[in-house]
Amino acid sequence: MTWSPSSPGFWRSPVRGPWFTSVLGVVLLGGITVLFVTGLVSYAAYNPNLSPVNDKTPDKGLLGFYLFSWPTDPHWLYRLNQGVHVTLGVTLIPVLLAKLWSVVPKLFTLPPARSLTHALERLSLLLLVGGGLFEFVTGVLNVQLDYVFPGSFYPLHFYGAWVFFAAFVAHAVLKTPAALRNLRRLREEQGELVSPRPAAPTVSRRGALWLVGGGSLLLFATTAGQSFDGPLRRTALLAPHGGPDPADGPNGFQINKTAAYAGIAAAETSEDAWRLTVTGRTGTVRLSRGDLARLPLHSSSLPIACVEGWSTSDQWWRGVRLRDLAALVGHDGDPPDVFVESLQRHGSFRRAALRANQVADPRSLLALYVNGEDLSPDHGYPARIIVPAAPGVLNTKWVARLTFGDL
Ligand SMILES: Nc1nc2c(c(=O)[nH]1)N[C@H]1C(S)=C(S)[C@@H](COP(=O)(O)O)O[C@H]1N2
Ligand SMILES: [Mo]
Repeated sequence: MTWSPSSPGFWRSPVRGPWFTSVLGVVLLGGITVLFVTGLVSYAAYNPNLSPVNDKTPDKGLLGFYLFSWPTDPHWLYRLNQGVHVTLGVTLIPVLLAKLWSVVPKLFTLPPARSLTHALERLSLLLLVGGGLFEFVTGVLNVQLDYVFPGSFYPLHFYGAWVFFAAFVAHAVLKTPAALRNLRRLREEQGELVSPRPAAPTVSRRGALWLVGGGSLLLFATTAGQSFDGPLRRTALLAPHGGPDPADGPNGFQINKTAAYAGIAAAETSEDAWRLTVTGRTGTVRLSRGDLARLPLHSSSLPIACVEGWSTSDQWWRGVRLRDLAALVGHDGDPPDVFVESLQRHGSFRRAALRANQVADPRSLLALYVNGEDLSPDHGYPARIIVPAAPGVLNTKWVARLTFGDL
């Protein structure tokens, strides 16, 4: 007798069955919901509705309905959100793969559609499986390959998330009641997923589940450390910004793009060459680094927290308050938004807009020093932005120009 993938007898693993599929499904129900919410929150943190330079998905239309002004408290907000998003995403990979494996016989059932309803259901499953794989693959590639991607990561991951989540909600509504029933009914295993001629078991259903859980745990243990410093960071073997700290000394914390990568030459950042141009209501002032250092200096302890999930602990920054710079050009008391431009000539992270609430926060600085020393060239010398609770991308390095005014 010949068996084709469309006949139930082709699939012989005795592990397949409604209980196994339901356990994984319930884990994904919770996990993917958290991924979706933290993903939307992360996008809001860019303040995309403030300025087109912040907006990575300018054609989002109604999908931006939920955007809100990103707060500056608590100062670790983005660090937590993005650490959860990326670490949870990586951790769920084995669960997703096991879930897909557990239902793969259904992919081959014939006829492809028994009715219109059945056809629609299978089409939604295509969006579910395709969308799920797409989101996990784009996310992992962005974290691991540092934006090497066919097309910009942000719109792909953003629109993909909405397509995937819509299919996911439909699926969850249809399947959760049955999944919960399956979890309660432990012994009688029946239904289309159960193989009619099971092979001899090499592992029990529970054993298989432990295997998936172990895989998840291993990924978790080798990823989560990228959100911490010290010995924990060393455990983040899978994370590009994990492993040992990049260097010793006050500037020895993680670097996203180096000065060399950004094309910043030492000649343009020297005391003689570099000037900060600040523009506002009353005109423009130009300040050397020496001028800035003679203004009132303030300290704040703030982390760098990247969209890729890695973050530093709080670093001790010292510099001029953004609201003091606003006051210098005629915005006393109630500072407006600011448009920040870097010396950097190419690349999408050389400009950013900050909202008035971020400018007004006394912890928001144009930093000149970190941990008691001059900023290193790679961390943004002569001056960089640091704002509480903001994603790393808004902490522009090698700042050349600040333009205050409502955007
Ligand atoms: N000019 C400029 N500023 C920049 C970037 C950049 O590419 N160019 N990258 C941003 C991103 S994405 C992050 S996460 C932080 C990283 O800061 P660090 O390299 O000092 O850790 O810098 C931000 N500032
Ligand atoms: Mo970043």
